Amino acid sequence: TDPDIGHGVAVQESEPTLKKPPMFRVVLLNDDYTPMEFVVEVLEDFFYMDRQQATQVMLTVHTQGKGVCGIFTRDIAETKAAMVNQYARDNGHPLLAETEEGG
Ligand code: TYC
Repeated sequence: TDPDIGHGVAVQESEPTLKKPPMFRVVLLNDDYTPMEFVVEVLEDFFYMDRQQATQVMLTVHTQGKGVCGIFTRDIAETKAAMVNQYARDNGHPLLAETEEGG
């Protein structure tokens, strides 16, 4: 029998609130060629960091191999990564941004 009907009672079957969307990290990968100053400017311009934050994240990427630039919904994360990669390519640098699920 269907438990939702026939008893004169409407059962609330789904969550009453909207679920939080899955979040995606934009990560920057280290390479041997992109100038540190260019990376800092990318972090300032695309992720609204101040110079101190941007320098810290750049140095984390430089020493650890990768670092998180920001956490966004999927569309925003993928758009930002694509914009960084296009901008780096336009300026002749191999800098690479990727997205990974998880917040
Ligand atoms: N490793 C680069 C250098 O020594 C600097 C760098 C930092 C490059 C962060 C990429 O995502 C990066 N010039």
